[in-house]
Amino acid sequence: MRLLPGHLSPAEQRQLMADLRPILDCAPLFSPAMPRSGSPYSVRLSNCGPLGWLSDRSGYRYSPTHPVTGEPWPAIPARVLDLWHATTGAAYPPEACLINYYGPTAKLGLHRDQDEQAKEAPILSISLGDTALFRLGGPERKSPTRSVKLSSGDVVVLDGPSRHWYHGVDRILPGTSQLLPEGGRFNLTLRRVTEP
Ligand code: MD3
Ligand code: FE
Repeated sequence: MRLLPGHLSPAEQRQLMADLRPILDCAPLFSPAMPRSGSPYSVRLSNCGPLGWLSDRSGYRYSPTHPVTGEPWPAIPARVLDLWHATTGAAYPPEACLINYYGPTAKLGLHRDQDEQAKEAPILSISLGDTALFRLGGPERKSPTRSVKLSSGDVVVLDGPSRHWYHGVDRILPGTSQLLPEGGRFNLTLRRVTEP
């Protein structure tokens, strides 16, 4: 993976949060249910863009509408689209911008991103707020893993083989950033879903 530490200045991070607030007013964070069991994830989420990723009892999927409001997802902010083109070099736009929110005790188990038809398109991640202890594995669940800190303003480009590697979030380090008055961490994950 290509980690760009401190890629966004504090002013750029505040601008992105200002873009995100009205999106979250239209498309509020919700607690997704895990497939089969229906137990809630500790991470809350929302989306912007033509397609949004979600999980419920019937499985993982991309949907053009919010599961609670039934409304289409808001558009991806221009600043976020600019960042996608500048950092990935892709000529096509992303279709999904997943907005993950981690409270002080939220975590995300080791998994791969494999719900996209566009298997070779890059993925872009933007971290805002408290630092995350991120875990990066390899191509198989049993591959060795390493721990990486993702701080506010860090940007990660997943392209090439790393696009398909196992990864997760072990925990959040509360109080490590002043960006969010409510504390916690937002992560934006931009993905191409359909073949460009
Ligand atoms: C490494 N989110 O939503 S973003 C996810 O911090 C997800 O919210 C994490 O994993 C978060 O699916 C990690 C960084 C990231 C995203 C995709 C990857 C790292 C990745 C795909 C392959 C390898
Ligand atoms: Fe992921």
